[in-house]
Amino acid sequence: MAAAEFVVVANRLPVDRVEGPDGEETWRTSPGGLVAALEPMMRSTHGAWVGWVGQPDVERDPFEADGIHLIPVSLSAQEVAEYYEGFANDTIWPLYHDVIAPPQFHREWWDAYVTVNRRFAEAAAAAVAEDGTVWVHDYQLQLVPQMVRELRPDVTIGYFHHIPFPAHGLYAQLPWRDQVLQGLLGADVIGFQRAQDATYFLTAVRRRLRYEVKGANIAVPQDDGSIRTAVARAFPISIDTAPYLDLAANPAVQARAAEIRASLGNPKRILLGVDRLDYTKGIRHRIKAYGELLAEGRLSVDDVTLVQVASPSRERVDAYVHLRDEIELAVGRINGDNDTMGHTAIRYLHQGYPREEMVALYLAADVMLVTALRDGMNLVAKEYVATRVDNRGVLVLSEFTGAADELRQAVRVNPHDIEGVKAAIMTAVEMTPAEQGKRMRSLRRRVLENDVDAWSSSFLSALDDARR
Ligand code: GDG
Repeated sequence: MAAAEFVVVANRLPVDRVEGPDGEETWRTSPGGLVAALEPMMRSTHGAWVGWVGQPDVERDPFEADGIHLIPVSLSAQEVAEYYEGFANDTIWPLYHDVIAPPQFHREWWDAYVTVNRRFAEAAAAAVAEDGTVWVHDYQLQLVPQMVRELRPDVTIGYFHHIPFPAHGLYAQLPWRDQVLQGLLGADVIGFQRAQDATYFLTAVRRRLRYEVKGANIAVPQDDGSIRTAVARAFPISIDTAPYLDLAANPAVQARAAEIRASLGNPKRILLGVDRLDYTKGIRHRIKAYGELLAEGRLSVDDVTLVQVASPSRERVDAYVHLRDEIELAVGRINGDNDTMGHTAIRYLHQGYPREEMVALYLAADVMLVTALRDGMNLVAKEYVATRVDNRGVLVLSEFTGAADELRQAVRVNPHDIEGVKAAIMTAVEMTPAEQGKRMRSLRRRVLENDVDAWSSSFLSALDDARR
């Protein structure tokens, strides 16, 4: 393989390793926000993708899959525990999501994070062509921009941060706060989901490193005494709308949506939640509000059912084990108190589904509940809107998601305010078709105009500006 003009670096490769019955190995394109976002562009630019295969101790040579050149990075079981489950998912994730769960600080996790970030950076530096471009993704790899720059000062480096960046008072807790800022500042363009995230980052840079900041531009002093400019601003991510529109128009998917409604006893209203089972998503708050509406008799299981898809996530991290117990206790109680032989309060599904089934669920749902306590963007909100080709349905959307900046016609909620969530659910359930149509048309315009292609184009054009 010749050196690649364009190299994506992300924690995971966009494929999953599948072992057949006779131990033979195949690779299946894996679902997920980032993959969906970058796949079309990777194909059109013949780029390379550096990432982990998702299983410990798997060492593989680079290979092609679906027209993308993949460069696997190997992680030992201990590195998975310390770099990935530890520092990324039990230190940075909770800290950057407003310490909804307490972040764990361990020096050996940090050491593993540095070691693994260096391995990714070396793989990217070896793959990229002279004067090429490296685009680093997300909180698992915050040190990679600076490490690539040290190895390859000729390349242009972008970094996109998919999760929130915290306010300085929280960020300052991180024992390695200055090193992480320096790592990110190795990039020419540092992209965030929301303007607020970029502002928090710029504040941290100014307060901790005392670098000069003017608007979105940061003056980064170099070893040789010169100054390099890095840009930090918002590039709100979106979805690849085409597959959602296609599936929404597909008669088989529409029939499946009707079948889902029928199998729930054709309730007057179906409410839907779709989340990775994560404490940032506000699943408990949503269930609590809904349970109280049933208990108060403002809703009845004869009329309304909540379908909650909670796809399994990070099941080896303690906080996620506890969260699952709490949610399942709450679901069991609410169903026990309210179910009848023919109707259930909550159809709880701790499973992952193919995209066709997700779209059928979106089509079946009258109300989509997105009540995240903190979320970088929340693509589920955009997927729901994209599939509503009939301009019906109501999106209830937490103001603590990135999506709330754009989707102004949603019913906005503060998920911490349980009475407010209850009121929002009632507003959604009772909304007239005319009002639904008015709001949904505006939401759809926004999502269809600002799709993932618009996102990647605007990031890449900022990188082009940086190159000049
Ligand atoms: C991070 C940030 C940011 C979920 N369950 C199934 C399934 N999904 C899909 C959804 C959606 C994706 O996974 C989840 O994306 P979100 O944006 O909602 O949330 P995170 O996973 O936390 O993503 C987030 C995102 O990165 C992108 O920058 O928006 O804020 O936290 O596409 O549909 N898909 C299928 N079956 C499932 O069971 N097929």
